[in-house]
Amino acid sequence: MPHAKRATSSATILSGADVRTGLDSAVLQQAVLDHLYYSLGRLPAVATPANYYRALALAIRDRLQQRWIRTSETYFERGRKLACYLSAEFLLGPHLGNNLLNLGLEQAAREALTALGQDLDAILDCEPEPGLGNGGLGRLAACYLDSLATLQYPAIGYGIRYEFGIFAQEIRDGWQTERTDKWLSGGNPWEIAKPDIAYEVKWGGHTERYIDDDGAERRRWVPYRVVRGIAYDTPIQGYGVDTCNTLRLWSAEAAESFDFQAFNTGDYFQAVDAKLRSETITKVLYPNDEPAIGKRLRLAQQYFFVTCSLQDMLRILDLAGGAIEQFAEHFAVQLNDTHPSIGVAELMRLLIDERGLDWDAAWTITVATFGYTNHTLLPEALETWPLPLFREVLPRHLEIIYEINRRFLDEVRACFPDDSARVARMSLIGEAGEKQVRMAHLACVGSHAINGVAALHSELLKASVLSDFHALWPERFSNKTNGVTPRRFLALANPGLRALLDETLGASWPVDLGRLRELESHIDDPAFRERWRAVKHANKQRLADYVQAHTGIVLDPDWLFDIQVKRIHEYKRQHLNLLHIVTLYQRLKTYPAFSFPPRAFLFGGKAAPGYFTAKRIIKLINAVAETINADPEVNGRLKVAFVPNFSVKNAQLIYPAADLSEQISTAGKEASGTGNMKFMLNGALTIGTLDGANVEMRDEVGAENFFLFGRTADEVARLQGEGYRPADYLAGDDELKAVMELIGSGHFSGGDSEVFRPLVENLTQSDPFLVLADYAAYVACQEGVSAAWADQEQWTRMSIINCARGGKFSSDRAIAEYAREIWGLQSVPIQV
Ligand code: F58
Repeated sequence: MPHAKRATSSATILSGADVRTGLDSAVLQQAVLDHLYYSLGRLPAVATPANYYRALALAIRDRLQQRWIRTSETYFERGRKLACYLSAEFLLGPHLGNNLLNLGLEQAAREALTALGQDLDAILDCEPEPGLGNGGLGRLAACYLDSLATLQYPAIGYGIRYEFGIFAQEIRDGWQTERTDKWLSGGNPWEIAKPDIAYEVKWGGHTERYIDDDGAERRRWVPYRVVRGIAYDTPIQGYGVDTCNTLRLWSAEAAESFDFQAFNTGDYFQAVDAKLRSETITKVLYPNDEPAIGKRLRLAQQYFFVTCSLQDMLRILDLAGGAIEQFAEHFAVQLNDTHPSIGVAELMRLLIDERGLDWDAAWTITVATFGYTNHTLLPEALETWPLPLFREVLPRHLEIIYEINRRFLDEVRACFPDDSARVARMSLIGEAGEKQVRMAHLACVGSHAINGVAALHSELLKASVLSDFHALWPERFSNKTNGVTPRRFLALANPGLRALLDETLGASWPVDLGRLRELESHIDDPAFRERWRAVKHANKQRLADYVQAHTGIVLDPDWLFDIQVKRIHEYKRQHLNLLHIVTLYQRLKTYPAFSFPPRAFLFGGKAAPGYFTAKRIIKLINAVAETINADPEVNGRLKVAFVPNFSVKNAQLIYPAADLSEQISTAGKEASGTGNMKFMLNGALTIGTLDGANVEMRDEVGAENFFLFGRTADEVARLQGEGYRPADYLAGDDELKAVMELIGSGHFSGGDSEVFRPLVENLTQSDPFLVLADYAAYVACQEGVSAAWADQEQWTRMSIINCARGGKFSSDRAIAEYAREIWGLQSVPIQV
């Protein structure tokens, strides 16, 4: 990303290794002391671990700075196309460990801190996690930034600097409670505020006609209010390269700190109030993993970050002396779901109203610029805005959307004459009930490329929610199966496995994940398998320590660790997992001689604060855990734990410790999943349905190394089409019936038969996600898991194969596909 031309380049400003650039441990030690003294005002004698964290973070940021500035400078000089990843969420996880890894500075930092009497692991633990995302979508954006930098692609991430990220989850009496996430309270050493990079954002008001200097009729927007968006930049260092890209997050400020008129007339509070209202825009992340329909502030957030980002691109283009007509040759803008899709109308507004282009030229540029990634098949999750609300906030954009729609529907009518039902289905404006603006339709119409996030998902998109768009523009559609960064989720999260991989494969596997395949030549070596098991065992002990510290529950690392961590949602079916646990419990209670290998079941994940059923599922997990863990008749073979506050930080302890990964969503509902990939790369076996990326994971590992169960997406659709009746499954299965009765009886809730009644009724009366229909197959498949676990040598072989064949699921592969097939992006090597 370019910046203003200057007489001196970064190369002439910096020379040799000094306290801000040197990479050996002695210089690093001095740098930490320097920051303690000069940046924090502390002497080592009184410095806390949190002070040391901050001092080390600042020292590491200094070491990124040179690469960061050189990267911007190079992009500017070379003038290559820049990928702009627009996402309302970036779930980054802690920076320090990752930056040390990517810079190759872990050992030096450890030595420097040891010399200062500090322990690096304790210091790393002090970092508050920037939780600027809800789940998979936000984490995917963060993995993609890591791969873009590592593959040396010119790229920038654009998003929102939420003052409060995803809430912190606490469990009280088994229920989820939410606490605000004050991640910025101790300051953020990674970001640099750029108050000079700021844009005006207009709101509300009305539009009017006027005649410009050339006598042409034009429209302009007369806003009711204006706020400012300020840039905060975070460095995104690639692994083993000098590329350091930028994540630019926008923070809202009042355009004027005080409304001087109000101030002068003495209404001080009104003046301050306007400031507070402006800053509300970037206060808090919406904690829903499906859109909450029609929230004005959410529309405000979306427009806010999108207009700042597009205005920033125009500034960069101007700085580089590029012609506005060439915009799409300079920027490829990817819409991470529909949240930034207002960008289609906003770019049109900027090009037409502010840069004077005519409609056709502006439209050609817009469509060539945008690509749209869809992340959901649930029709109810496709974002729409009530028309009156939309008009009130963005009156000019509504006019533009009407004009886009008029031209678009003409095209539809030309391709499909006499098909008014199709025209109504495809319109950007939904007319059923209250009129709505359909953001997914806007994204499709305004993008030259549309993709799903796993092969099955992309096929289902074409066949269901976006079928009309596929019929019109089949060439726009493609699949880009998700991927995850092997740096954070393998090398950083699993140091034991990393050491074994380094020794077995050499050091290049983190950037060439296909090389994991070579592990297969070691599966018949008993000594290698023994080492593989030892790594897993140590990871399980590490997690057991964490679980004990946070829940008091003691787990035995010799047991099978069966783990489900992800957002709590009915379609992900944590309750199906629970029905299996209660089945085992019931068998043990009824037949004490019933034998199976002991298992620890772990859950983790947040429920949207307003999602009644998901919160009750958490309560049921904790209630079952409490009963089972306290019962000496069963707790020698069964334990259950809910790990509070699932986050990127504790995920790094959880994935490496799993033997079995639960990926049990109703087929056709999970777009891809990415946790499934993280487990697989860490050597867990998967029990799962044919859903999302599970399908491709199973293709890679082979059917014999994957525990498959359940109805397929087609079968699910057929069953639901025929009129699914869960009562039929209940009537035909005495064990299931007894399980449901036990839950309903109050057995797990101290005799209270009310608390789980809504869950039992949901499952027995409607069961929208076919939990009961898949129950028998799931329990049978779990018996297969237990049988396989009994043969530890064979299990280890399967574990190695799962890791070895996980290479496809690197985010490097995914990003290379986006770069080549959607963005037309060239990599630009950076040299410091
Ligand atoms: C997830 N979506 C998909 N949405 O559910 C998952 O299958 C996929 O692997 C992942 O995206 C990445 O492609 C998801 O996480 C959200 O969290 C949104 C947050 C904002 C409101 C709408 C949902």
